[in-house]
Amino acid sequence: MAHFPEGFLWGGAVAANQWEGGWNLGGRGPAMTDVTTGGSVKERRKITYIDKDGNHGTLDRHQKLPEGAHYAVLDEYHYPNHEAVDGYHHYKEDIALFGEMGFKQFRMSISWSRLFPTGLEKEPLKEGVEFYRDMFKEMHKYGIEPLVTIWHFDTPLYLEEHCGGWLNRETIDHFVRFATACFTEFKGLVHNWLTFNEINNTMPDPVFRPDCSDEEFAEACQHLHYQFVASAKAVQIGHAIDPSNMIGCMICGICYYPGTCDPADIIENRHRWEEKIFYCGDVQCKGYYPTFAKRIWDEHNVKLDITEDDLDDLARGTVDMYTFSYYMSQNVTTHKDVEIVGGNMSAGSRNPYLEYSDWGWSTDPSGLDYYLEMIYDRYELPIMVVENGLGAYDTVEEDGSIHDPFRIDYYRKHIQAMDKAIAHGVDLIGYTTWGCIDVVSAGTGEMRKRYGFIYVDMDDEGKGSMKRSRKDSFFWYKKVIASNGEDLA
Ligand code: BGP
Repeated sequence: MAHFPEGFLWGGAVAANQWEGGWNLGGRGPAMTDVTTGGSVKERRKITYIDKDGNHGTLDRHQKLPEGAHYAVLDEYHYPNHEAVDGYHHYKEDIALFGEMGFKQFRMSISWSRLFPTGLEKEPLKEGVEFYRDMFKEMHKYGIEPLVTIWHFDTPLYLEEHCGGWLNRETIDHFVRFATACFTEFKGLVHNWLTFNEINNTMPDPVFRPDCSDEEFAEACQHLHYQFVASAKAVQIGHAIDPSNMIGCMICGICYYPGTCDPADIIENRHRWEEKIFYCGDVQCKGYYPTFAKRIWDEHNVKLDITEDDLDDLARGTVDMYTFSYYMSQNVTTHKDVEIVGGNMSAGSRNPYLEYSDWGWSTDPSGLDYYLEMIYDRYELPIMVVENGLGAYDTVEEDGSIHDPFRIDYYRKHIQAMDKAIAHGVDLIGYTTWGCIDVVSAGTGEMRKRYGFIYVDMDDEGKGSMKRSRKDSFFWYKKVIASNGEDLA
């Protein structure tokens, strides 16, 4: 007997920059993802620019633009997010397929620069507003509730390049204007919101980023602080505009384990939970910085620009629910003689008890139960798992069918883990699998790293018909939803 409550919000998730495409249509302005090239598991994605002498150059994600240079789209590169999987023109078809699977909710994000092309405009673009309104109406036709991420890694490029991005306090006001426009324009159509996707990914992971200087670490804390304040202001405004709005935080949920029973590893592991998971969750759920923040700031010589008004906003703008992505667990160790494996902007020592995907991400359903129970105990807020899935290669058979038993197996085990957490008392209210339709990978820019129940005919070079087809997992998930998590066979 499964334990999923009646009305459990089953569904799937995408993000504008990975699904929508239409990067320069409808008056939309560019975002950083539009100057980010494709990559692979071996070769990192690059950000492209033209320097002050007209030379073309590329940067890694963490590097800064050289003096006098500007971000640019260069002919010699392919930019997979420009068209992505063209949700811009296919949303009716895609939503109909989600409806066919019986989705109760669909998580998507609003492209900030589709409403505010540079981020500085005073009013949102009508065309952008209409586009999303139509999408929400379409979802409601099928009884699908939208779950809207306001920011999913896509600050308008203009704000990043000319205004200092999230290191400038003024970006808070620009974001608040954007969020206010969303709450106002989509009032009545949307009730469930997330302010910042995987906000904690800005906090540098010491194994993934061993080269991170204290200066860079301090910038990350400042960037986060401004986002915390922006989120808290948005929560207050969202509630004032429509008191029925449920607004959540969204944390990249990695379950950390000590690599050995060496006490140094146990302590290091506790610190990793604090830095990577609780630092953001505590501020957004409790409304103030936790005690351990002082340790983190002292260790990296962080001096925050933080005002009394900020503290007041944080206290008033706590979230209504905790949401997170869950893909994997990670081992934390102080020992050096270990093999390092990584994924989703984190890394750790290989766990011999787990299997790893072709992209090096561990599969660990028990970590999901562990995480859910740990987090519910800490905050006692309703929880949603808003991303979970297996990035894998798919093969299209001659008759067009796509057999993906490995994906079904992955989901079955994670749904069982959620069921267990609910049985233990966790108030889990929804689940949206990541990339319910194949999308461009955020990490590598590949299409071949597929998560979907729905296959999209598009390859890494941008070639393909964009035709949508149902994988075996499509029919399986439909059954799971129809039986409210009972039938996982
Ligand atoms: C999360 C992001 C998503 C998504 C997912 C899978 O970090 O919120 O946008 O892409 O990870 O990652 P990837 O696409 O790199 O496999």
